Order: sequence, then structure tokens, then C-alpha cells
Amino acid sequence: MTKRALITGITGQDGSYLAEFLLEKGYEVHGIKRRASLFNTQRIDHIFQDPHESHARLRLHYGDLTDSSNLTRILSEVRPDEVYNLGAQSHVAVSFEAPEYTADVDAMGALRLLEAIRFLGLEKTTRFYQASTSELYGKVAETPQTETTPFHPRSPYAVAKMYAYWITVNYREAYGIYACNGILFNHESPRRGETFVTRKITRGLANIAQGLDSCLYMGNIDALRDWGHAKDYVRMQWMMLQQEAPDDFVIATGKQYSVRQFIQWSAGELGIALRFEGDGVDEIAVVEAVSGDKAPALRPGDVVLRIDPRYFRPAEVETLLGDPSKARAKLGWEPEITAQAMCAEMVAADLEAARRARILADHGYSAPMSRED
Ligand code: NDP
Ligand code: GDR
Repeated sequence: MTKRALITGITGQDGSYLAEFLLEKGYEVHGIKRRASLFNTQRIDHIFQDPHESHARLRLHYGDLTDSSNLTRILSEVRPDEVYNLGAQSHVAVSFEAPEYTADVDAMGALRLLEAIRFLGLEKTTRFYQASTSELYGKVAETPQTETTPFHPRSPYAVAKMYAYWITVNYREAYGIYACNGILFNHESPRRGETFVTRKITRGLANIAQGLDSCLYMGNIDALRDWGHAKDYVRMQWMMLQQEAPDDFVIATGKQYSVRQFIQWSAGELGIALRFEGDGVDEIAVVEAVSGDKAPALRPGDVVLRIDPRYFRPAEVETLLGDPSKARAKLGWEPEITAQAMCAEMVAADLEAARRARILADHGYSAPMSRED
């Protein structure tokens, strides 16, 4: 029997890798996408299957996590074996600007799905994965963080995700639903949204190297994170739903680096030697030397990075470091891609895009570059 999965957030970073992974495993994959005024399926266009073909195994449904009747209808039509709730307003800084919306999508969205499962009598047949997050630990009570470390969320996003975490546990305990939380630490890839810190750095520096931009404005570059690769992490999301009994797992690499280190790695990939000068909001990064042919627009002495307090958060999560021992012991999971290798992959992809944009610009075809931050 072909297994059926339903993915909320299929158009996002993780959703796209998970859809690929499940299609390769032979699943019929259903995804919920939001109606937008522009196409929003770029991350999954390469796996598109024509719905007119009767054998299509990838199907998209219009929907939204704020709309329970829509979610209930889709669940009743698809009757999935597995639901992966990856949809979210996932940007921590944005959650301070839109706290109520973030709660509606990230907290209530999880409840709406679980209630739909219960309402439709799918408790014994549909397994549920909740995209929980290391942001739950916030102001950390111990290092490294494990499944038993107390939570202290530090943003409207994290507080909303805390509700989703507990409602998932509650529906497991109250109704016997096979429901799991993956407490995932930061994971990135060339498909990472452009405004998260890693991608902002790799894309920003690649554009500067090619003369498409001049300076990168950053917030707290001393923040410490445990960064993994999204490909490794979606494999784990599936593994969690294949166990005999549902459980919650920390997914992390167990290694920690600063944003500053990630900037240095990215610059290094472009042949740029950087020197940080100054302190606090006056800190800058200056080009010391350039080697190779990846950064033709730069000269020693150029300032390529400045601090902009606009990117400081009202409450910051300074440090996160996960301990994935439980996932390793119970599921045999090991991350395969290191943070530095992932950085190299992201820079290579962004450099290729920047070089293409440079060629177009040089021939008078430059399109306006999106610089949303
Ligand atoms: P992205 O921001 O890349 O993707 C989020 C997805 O959710 C997109 O498909 C987006 O649609 C969709 N979405 C947003 N709002 C709604 C809504 N109201 N209704 C339905 N769908 C919606 O996130 P990631 O792929 O990086 O993360 C996946 C999940 O994992 C998220 O829940 C995130 O909070 C969580 N997480 C992520 C971590 C990470 O480091 N990446 C770590 C821990 C947890 P659209 O494309 O239209 O915007
Ligand atoms: P995070 O990721 O908040 O950890 O949430 P993000 O990449 O946005 O920030 C990481 C750290 O970098 C600091 N920082 C900046 N961040 C951004 N976005 N832009 C900047 O200019 C900047 N300068 C410094 C931040 O202050 C922070 O400390 C991500 C999301 O994917 C969540 O959905 C997920 O739950 C967590 O990871 C785990």
C-alpha cells in the first residue's frame, strides 16, 4: 500500500526537502500551499507533477493554518498516514512585529490540525509530527540542552511554539494519537529563507563580491548557534514517525559556532580575508586581502559589514547547543553534513546566482534585486 503524507509548509525550506525525501521513499505526498499574488512554489518546482496525470504522487492543496474548516476538509479528503506540521510564521524577529498572527499560525495551527484528526476519527491511523524548536530553551537553563532541559521562551514565536509543543504532548496522552515533537536546532541550506542569518550572510557577501551590493548590515554577531543541514534534519523527521511508540527528540549536531565565525567562513569561501574592527554598534568588517577570482569587486580596505541596532531583538537568545544523544541512541541518527561544509555549499549557490545577475547587469538586463531584510 502506498503511504500518504500531508505536509503543511511544503513550500518552505524543510517542506521542500521532506517532500523530495518522501517521494523517493514511494509516498504519495500532499502539501498545503498558501494563496499568494506571486508564484510561491520555487522550492518545489523541480519536483512538480502534473495533476492531470493520474499517477501524480505530488498534490498541492490551497490552505492556511489559520483556517480550520479548510484543514479539516483537506484531512478528510487525503486521510494521510502521516501529517508533518512544518507550516509556521518562522522568523523570530518578525514575531515581535506580528505576535498575534504568529500565535494564530504557530500555536493554534497545531491545535487545529490535531482537532481535525480527532474530529475525523483518525486518532489511530494518522501519525503527527510537530516542528518544535530549540527556541523553546531561550534563556538556557543548562548547556547542552536535552529533552529534559526546562523551557524559557524569549519571543512571541517561541511562546507560540511552546503551546504547540505541549498540545502535541497533550493529544498524545489524552487521545492516544501517535504525535511527536522534533525539537530541532537551527538548520540551513541553499534553500534557507534569505532573511535568516546564515543565508543573509552567504547571499549578502556573494552579492558584494560581485559588485551587486556594497555593505551587509547585521545585528548581534556574537550569538552562538548549533547549525545543521536541513537535509539531515528532514530525514530525522520521518524516522521519528516510524518508531513503535511516539516520543520527542532533540535534533542537533552538538557543535556550536558564532555568527561572526559563520561570516569568516563565508568570506573565506569567497577568497576574502576579513578583519573586524571597533566595538559594539561601531564594529565593522574590513577587507584585508582578496585572492582568487570570486570577489572581483573588492579591494583591501573596503568596509563590507556594519552593525545596525535595528537587527537587535527585544529579547535575544544568546546561545544554543543541543545534545542529540537520545536520537543517536534510539534512532541511530547522525548528522552527515558539518556546519562548515554547509556554509561552503550555501556560498557556492549564492555566488552562482550573483554571477548570473552580474552578467545580466553587464548586458543591461539587470532586474531589481530584492533586498528585504
Ligand atoms: P520556512 O519559513 O522556510 O517555511 C515555512 C512554511 O510555512 C512555508 O511553506 C510557508 O508558506 C508556510 N506558512 C507560513 N504561514 C502559513 C500559514 N498561515 N498557513 C500555512 N502555511 C504557512 O521554515 P523552515 O522550513 O525553515 O522551518 C519549517 C518548520 O520548522 C517551521 O515550523 C519552523 O518554525 C520550524 N523550525 C525550523 C528550524 C530551522 O532552523 N529551519 C528549527 C526549528 C524549527 P510560504 O512559502 O507561503 O511563506
Ligand atoms: P533564529 O535564526 O532566530 O535562531 O531562528 P536567525 O538565523 O534569524 O538568527 C540567528 C541568530 O543570528 C542573530 N543575528 C541575526 N539574525 C538575522 N535574522 N538577521 C541579522 O541581521 C542578524 N544579525 C545577527 C540573531 O539575533 C540570532 O541570535 C531560526 C528560525 O529558523 C526559527 O524558525 C527556528 O525555530 C530556530 O532557528 C531554531
